[in-house]
Amino acid sequence: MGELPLQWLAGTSGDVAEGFSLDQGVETTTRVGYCLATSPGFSFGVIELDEQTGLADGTERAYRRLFDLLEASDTPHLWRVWQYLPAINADDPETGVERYRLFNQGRAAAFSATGRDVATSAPAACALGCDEAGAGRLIFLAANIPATPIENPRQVSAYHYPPTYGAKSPIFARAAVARGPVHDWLFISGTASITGHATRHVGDIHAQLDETLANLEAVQREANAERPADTAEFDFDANALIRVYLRHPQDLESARKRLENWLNGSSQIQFLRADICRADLLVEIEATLRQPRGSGVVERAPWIPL
Ligand code: 3EB
Repeated sequence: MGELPLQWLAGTSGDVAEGFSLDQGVETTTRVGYCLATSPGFSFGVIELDEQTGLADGTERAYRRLFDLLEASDTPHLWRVWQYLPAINADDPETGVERYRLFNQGRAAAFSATGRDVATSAPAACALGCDEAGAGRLIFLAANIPATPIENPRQVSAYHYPPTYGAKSPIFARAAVARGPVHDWLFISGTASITGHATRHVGDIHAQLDETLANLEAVQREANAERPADTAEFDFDANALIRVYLRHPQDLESARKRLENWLNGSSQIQFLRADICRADLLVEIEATLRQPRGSGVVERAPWIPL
């Protein structure tokens, strides 16, 4: 159910979907506007954005529905959300406001209406443009235990961005560390060429790639600093899925060369075509890292056991 509405460009994995597996039984519910898979302690699903009453309102309703579903499934803790929005950089004809900014208004309204504390409960996230033919969607993973949000010392927390980027700030953490039954997980949010709150290297894909990788490494350092001494560190070169979203397909070779140079292990990498939520960003990279706990873990294709 977690298919991404995006064009695959290249990479070691052509499986453009999000998914996880669990040993216990999974129950799936499909309704108009959403589907949900639950297993004791975990929820995974997709919620469509209904824009009939406007994007800000539709986003608020989608997030409220998400929080309602999570409460009803006894998995109130949102770990990770993948957000795909048609025409993300276009101005809304009704309000003249950029669609990503309207999305941020709706998300902020839902967090505040449900009393969720941003600093402690913001999930790891990404926000990308998608095919204009379909509806926007939220894909989510949640659990009955909280994840630990991680911030990036090179960047202002997104929920503290100044209003120059929109009336309401984006609500997400730079990463989240979470404990599954089989793995420890580090979900690194969509990461871009931003330091402080400003976009760096406008128009320069090479420099944006370098800045983005520096941000990814900074987030990894923060996450590993909190790792207990006797556990393996999160490592981009082992057991990671790295997803590179490119605004322009012609930047694929530059991105591929830079990433191949940066990685030297067995991780999966995917290059997808997508608009990035700030119009001046050419690339966004997200990464999901994991470390098995204990021994004797057998991985079953195609999904990774949580
Ligand atoms: C940024 O750092 C780049 O709105 O949920 C990255 C990840 C970005 C998530 C979101 C936005 C979001 O601000 C954009």
